[in-house]
Amino acid sequence: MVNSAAHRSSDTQPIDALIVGAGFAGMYMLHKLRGQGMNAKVVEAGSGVGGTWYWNRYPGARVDIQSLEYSFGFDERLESEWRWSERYAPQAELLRYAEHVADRFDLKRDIRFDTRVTAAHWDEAAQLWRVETDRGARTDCRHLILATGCLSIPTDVTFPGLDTFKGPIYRTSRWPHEGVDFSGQRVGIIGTGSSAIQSIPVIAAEAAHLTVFQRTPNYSMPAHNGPIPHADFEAWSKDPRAYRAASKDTGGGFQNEANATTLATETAPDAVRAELERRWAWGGFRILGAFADTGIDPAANRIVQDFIAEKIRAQVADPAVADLLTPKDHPFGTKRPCVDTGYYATFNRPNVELVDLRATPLKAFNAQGIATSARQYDFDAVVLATGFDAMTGAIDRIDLRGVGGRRIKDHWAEGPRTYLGLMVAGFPNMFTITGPGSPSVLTNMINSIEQHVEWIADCLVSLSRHQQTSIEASAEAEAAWCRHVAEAVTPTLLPQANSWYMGANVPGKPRMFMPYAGGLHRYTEICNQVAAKDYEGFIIRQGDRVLSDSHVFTSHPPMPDIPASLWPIIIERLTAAGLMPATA
Ligand code: N01
Repeated sequence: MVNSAAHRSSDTQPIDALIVGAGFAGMYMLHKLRGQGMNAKVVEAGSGVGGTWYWNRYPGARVDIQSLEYSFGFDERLESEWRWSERYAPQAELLRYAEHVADRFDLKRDIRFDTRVTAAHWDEAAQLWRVETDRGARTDCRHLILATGCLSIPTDVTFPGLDTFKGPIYRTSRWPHEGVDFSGQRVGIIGTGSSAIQSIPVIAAEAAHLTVFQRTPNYSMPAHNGPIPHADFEAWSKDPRAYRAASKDTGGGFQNEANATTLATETAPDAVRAELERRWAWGGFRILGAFADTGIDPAANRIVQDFIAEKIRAQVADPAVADLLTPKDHPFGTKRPCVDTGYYATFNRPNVELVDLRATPLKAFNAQGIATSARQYDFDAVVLATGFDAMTGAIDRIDLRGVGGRRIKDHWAEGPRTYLGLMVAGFPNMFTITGPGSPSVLTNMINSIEQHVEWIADCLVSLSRHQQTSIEASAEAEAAWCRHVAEAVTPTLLPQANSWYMGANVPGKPRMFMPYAGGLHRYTEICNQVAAKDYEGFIIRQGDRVLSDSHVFTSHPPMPDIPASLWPIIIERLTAAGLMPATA
């Protein structure tokens, strides 16, 4: 049983690495380790590869980073033989791409599908991870690599009377593979995050009537989806290597014309407007990078908020509905903005209704539908687009125990602590891909995945070359990294929103900004420096013998060039958070 996992031995020989998850991270990790001659296997809960794109099959699901950049760059032939059909590929095409990658590199023979890892205990004496699954399979491995995804576990949100509803209830993140036909139906949807904002226009076009239950509005920018513009494809295909290198050398891991010098507050209003209009017309996340101060200075942020509010008013015919759809409780960009196709205009349709759950709270489900404090809504089907237990959910649902049987849940009781978002003190030979404390969800995930996979693979080569048996983050380096993660985000407006980045969407979850906000480019530099300094901050052992036990983390990145007029705000926030000594 689970409690004895560390004390029994498996009937099979230990393998070099067990990878949990067969999304893009797990697939590339497997390919990479195989290439190094390691015996690696993957365990995947789903019946196929693709992770996010396997599970999230809701209508309208598509990527929000341009597909040219949201694809693997590690293999030139793979890169040259795949053609994306649109700027932002739909879920089905992304899943085909994942399947193609799996077939291209013959990955499936080492993936055990329909199997969930339930427990993994570190056996100190044997220097092995002893892993159990819900199928009763046991595997011993030297390295455990969690490629479990940042948004893979739906929140446990429930509503009184949910079970009494007589119609089907669909979760966007667990959509039926055969699809759903809403024709002629009265449909209700709860939530207005990215999943809802993508699915609402598609469901509205099919259903007889759609009722949208909104608690908090979000900012959404137009995708302007369509064929990949010729100029973009040319820029990319001229030299994909250089294009990808340039993408990885940015804060977000994709090309966004990020402006690090011009301040919205110090630019003439006409020029500000022209720049915002240009970026709005380009679409997607481009508006995020318009000015250097919008992520830091509330006055600058307000300029963009007002601009988007005006855009919402221009798209929604009823001013009261437009007002309801306009975010007021968080600065722009502090929750992940959405990228939509026709979202706001959908509220002009006669068959779509918006319900404000702040004004009329949801009381309960019943057999016919949903009752709010104001009235009853009858439905044939209901969709829950209620979000994820982000970043930690998939990890802390595994009974993970490190040195001395310490549980990850206890180690993370006050929020996830990692060193570089790659390893956890007291959990030797356990790596996380795009884990908390790494740039992950603030970036183009594929580029972040490639960086992590390659760093981990190099680390395992180094261990093996030197006959080292284990590597573990030191508690001191972990603490120093957590402090640096806080230093990176505190000067920004990001902590001001009740976002899933902060764990705020899950009752009882510790409030802590989980991803690293210092940018992928600087983060990569830090990881490379740490490796170059013989894995600074890590304890490396050969059996019982400690070979190297660096407890420090000194590889701080150069501070970004922040315009001087923003320094007073930054210093004030760092001082208030106790991250900078107060000056006399
Ligand atoms: O989830 P969310 P999501 N009663 O947490 C509401 C990525 N993604 O699945 O804000 C009523 O954003 C909740 O309301 P509130 C992307 O990173 C990417 O949409 O808590 N409502 C909110 O409106 C994204 O950020 C793409 O007041 C309740 C909604 O449910 C992340 O996944 C596409 C409620 C949840 O929104 C998560 O997006 C989709 C309750 N009890 C997702 N509980 C791409 O484009 C929750 N809500 C690639």
